[in-house]
Amino acid sequence: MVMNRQIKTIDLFCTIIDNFGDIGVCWRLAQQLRQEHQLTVRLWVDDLTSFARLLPALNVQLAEQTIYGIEVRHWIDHATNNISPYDVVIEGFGCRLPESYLQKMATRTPASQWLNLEYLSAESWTLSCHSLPSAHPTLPLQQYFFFPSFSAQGGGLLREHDLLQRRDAFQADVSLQQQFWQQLGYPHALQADYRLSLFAYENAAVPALLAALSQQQQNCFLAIPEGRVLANVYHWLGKTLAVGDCVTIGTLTIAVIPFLLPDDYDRLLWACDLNIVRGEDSFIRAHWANRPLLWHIYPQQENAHLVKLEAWLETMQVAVPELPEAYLDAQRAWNREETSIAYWRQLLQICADARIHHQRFIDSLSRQTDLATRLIDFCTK
Ligand code: TRH
Repeated sequence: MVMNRQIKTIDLFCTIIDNFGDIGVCWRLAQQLRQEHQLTVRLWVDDLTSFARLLPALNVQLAEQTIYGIEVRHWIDHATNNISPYDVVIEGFGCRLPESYLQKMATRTPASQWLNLEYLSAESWTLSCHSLPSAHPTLPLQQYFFFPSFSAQGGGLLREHDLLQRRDAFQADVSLQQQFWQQLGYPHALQADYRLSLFAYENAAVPALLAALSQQQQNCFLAIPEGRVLANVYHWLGKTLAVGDCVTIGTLTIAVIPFLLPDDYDRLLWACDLNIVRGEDSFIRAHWANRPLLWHIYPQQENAHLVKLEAWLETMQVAVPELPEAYLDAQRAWNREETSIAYWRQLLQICADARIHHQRFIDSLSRQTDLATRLIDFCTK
C-alpha cells in the first residue's frame, strides 16, 4: 500500500539572475502554497531590491520578515547555517543549494523532499523528464525534476484558484475597466478601438510595428510599462519618453506607464485586446487574460529558444487545429524581429481572426489542474 506523505512546510529558493521572471514565478507559487494549500512557506531570495519591484511592502534591509504569511529570507552566504530544512525544499530554476543545507536535508527524519522547479517549455522531452529523480552523488538524497507544462502529463501552469472568475468579472464590467484606466491616468484609453500592452526585450521589429499601428483605420492605445523595449520606441519616435508621457502619432497613442504591481499588471492584460509579453511569467499571465498575445521568448544561445517557440505553436495547433496559420506566423515574425511595416499592418486583423480559436486553447488549459496543486500532489504521493 502506498502511504501518502504529510506536507506542512516548504522551503523555496530563488536567485534573481536578471529580469523578473524567476522571482515572479517563485513569489506567485509561494503565495498559492500558503493561501490555497495552508502550508508554512519560507522563501529564500538573493536579491531583495529586485524582488521589491514586485513586492514594495518588502523591507530590503531585513534578513527575515513575514509578508502575507510567507517568511521571506534574504539568501546570502551562511544564511542557512543554523536553519533546519522544511518537509519539501524547492530549488527554483536550478539555483544551487549550499552543500551544508543538502546534508541537513538528507539527515533529517524524514529526509526533506527535494525538487527542482524547471523553466516552462512545451517541448515533449520535458514530459518524459517531469518527476524523474536524480541521485545526489554522495548524499542519500534524490532530486526530482518538476517541469511546468501545457499538458496534463507535466507539472501544469500557475493559476490562482479565483483568477479566472476575477478576470471574467473585470472583463464583463466596463466601469471596472474605466476605473482601472482612470487610475493609470488614461481614462480616454477606453475610447480607442483597440488597446494593446507591450512588454518585451529590445526588439528591432518595434519601429515597424509602431509605424503600422499609426497608419490604421482604427485608433490604438498602446500602454508600455517602463522597461527595456522603450529603447526601440525612442528609436522610432526620435525622442525619449518618461513614465507618464503620452504621445499620439496618426492612429496610435503611446503611453509609458510605470512598472505595475503584479495584480495591476494582470488587470492591464485583461483590459487589452492584444498583449505583447515576454519570458515566462507574463507569457502565462497573458494566456489567462484570454486575449490574443504575441510572445517575445527569452533569447537563448544557438537559437534554442526558437525550438521552444515552435513547441508552443505546435501545442496550440494540436489543441485547436482551426487556429489561423497567420497567428502562428506572427509569433515567428516577432521573434525574428521582422522589420517590414507592411507585415505588421495585418497584425490587428490577424489577432481578431484568431481570437475565438485562441480562446479555445485557453479554455482547454483552464480545465487542467494548476501547478501548485500538482506539485503538492506529487510531494504527498
Ligand atoms: O522578466 P522576464 O524577462 O523574465 C525572464 C524569464 O522568466 C526567463 O524565463 C528567465 O530565464 C529570465 O527572466 C532570467 O519576463 P517574465 O517571465 O514575464 O517576468 C516578468 C515578471 O514581471 C512577471 O512576473 C510579470 C511581472 N510584471 C509586473 O509585475 N508588472 C509589470 O508592469 C510588468 C511589465 C511585469
